[in-house]
Amino acid sequence: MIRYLTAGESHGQALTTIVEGLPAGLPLREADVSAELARRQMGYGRGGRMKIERDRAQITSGVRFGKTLGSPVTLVVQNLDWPNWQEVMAVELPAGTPEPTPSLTRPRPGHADLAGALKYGHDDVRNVLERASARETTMRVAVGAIAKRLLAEFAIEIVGHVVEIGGVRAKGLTGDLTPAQIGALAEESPVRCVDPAAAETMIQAIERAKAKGDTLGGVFEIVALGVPVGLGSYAHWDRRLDGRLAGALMSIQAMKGVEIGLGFEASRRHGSEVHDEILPGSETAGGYARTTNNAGGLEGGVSNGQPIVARVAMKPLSTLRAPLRSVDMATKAASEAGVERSDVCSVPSAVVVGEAMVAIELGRAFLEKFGGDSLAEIRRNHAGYLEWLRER
Ligand code: EPS
Repeated sequence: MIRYLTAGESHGQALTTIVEGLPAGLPLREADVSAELARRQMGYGRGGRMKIERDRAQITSGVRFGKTLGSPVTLVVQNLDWPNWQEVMAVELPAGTPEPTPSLTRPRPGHADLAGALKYGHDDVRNVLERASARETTMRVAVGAIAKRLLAEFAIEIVGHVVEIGGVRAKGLTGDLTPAQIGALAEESPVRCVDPAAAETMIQAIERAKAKGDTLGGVFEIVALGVPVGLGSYAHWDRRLDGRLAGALMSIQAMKGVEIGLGFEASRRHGSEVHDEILPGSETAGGYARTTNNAGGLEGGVSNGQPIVARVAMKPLSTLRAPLRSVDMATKAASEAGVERSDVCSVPSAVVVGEAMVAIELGRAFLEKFGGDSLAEIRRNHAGYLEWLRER
C-alpha cells in the first residue's frame, strides 16, 4: 500500500514528501521526477512565480544505485523564491522582535482564506494561503511520477489533455487519435489541448481575462491505458476505484466536479444508450469485447479492462487582480479582497496534477491486487493473474 504525506508552504524553504510502501527494485532517477515537475510548470496563463522556480526533485532516502530499496522515499524540492521570503516566512523571529501586525486581512472569495483563518484562529490570512496554495501540487506530481514509473513497468500509461477553458470547447476526439498521439499533441500545445483551433481561441480568452484582471477555469480529461480488469472492488464502498479516483481528483485545489465515462450525460439517456454491451472477442483479457466505453473503464467500482476515463472541472482561480468585495477581518469594514501574485489560468498545469493523482490511486490499487515486497515479486503475481485470465 502506497502512503504519502506532503509538507511545505508556498513561500517556505522547500517542499517535501515521504512515500512509503513502494516495492524494492523499482528503477527511479531524480530526472524521472523532475521531468514531470517541469511539465507542471508549463502552460499558457501562468504568472510570474513560474519564471522564478525551476522545480527539481532531490531524492534524499529510499533509493540506492538508481533503484528503490523498499524503504521510505523522501523527495525535496527547493523553493528558489525562498531568499525573497526569508523574513516574511521565518521559522523563528530574531530575539526581541515583536510579531509583525498581520499583513493580509482581506480574504479572497473562493479561496481557503476566510474559512481557514476562522477555523485555525489565524489573524493573518498568510498563515492559511501559504499551505492552501496549489504550490503544494508540486509534491503530488512528484509522488505521481514515482507511481507512473511503477505503472510503466506493467505497460499502464496515463495521458491527460484540456477539453475546455473559459467555455471554449475543443472538438470531441474522433477516435482517430491513439492515446500516444493525444499525449504528444497535448504536450506540444501551450494549453495542453489537442485541437489547435480551439487552443488558439482558448489563448485569446486567457488574454482577454488577463486584460480585465480576471481568471478562467476549464475542464480536463485523464485517460489511463492498459489497466487490467480487476483493480478496486465492489465489495466495500471505500475500495471502489471510481470513488477513490473521484476523491483524489476532487482533492486537487480549485476542482469542483469529476465525471467518469459519460458522467452527467449518462443521467440524461436511456439505459440502452448508456451501457457498454458485452460481446465475444479478445479485446480484453478473458475473451470479451466492448465496442463502446461509456462506463469509462469502471463497472461496480472495478476496472473492466477498458481505458479509464475521467474528466475534471476546475473553477477560475480565486486571486483576481480586479478584486471582488470582501471584508477586512481586522476592522470588519467592507473592503476589496487582497491581491496576491497568481496565475490567470492554470488548467494546463492542473492536467499534470490530475495525471499524478490518477497514477497514485491506480498505483495503490495495483499494489493491493499484485502487491509484493519487490518488483520481481509483483511481476510474478501480475503475470500469473494475466495467464489465468487468458486460460479462462
Ligand atoms: C503555484 C500556484 C499558485 C501560484 C504560486 C505557485 O498558487 P495559488 O494556488 O496560491 O494561487 O500563484 O505562486 C505564488 C504563490 C507566487 O508567489 O507567485 C504553483 O503551482 O507552484
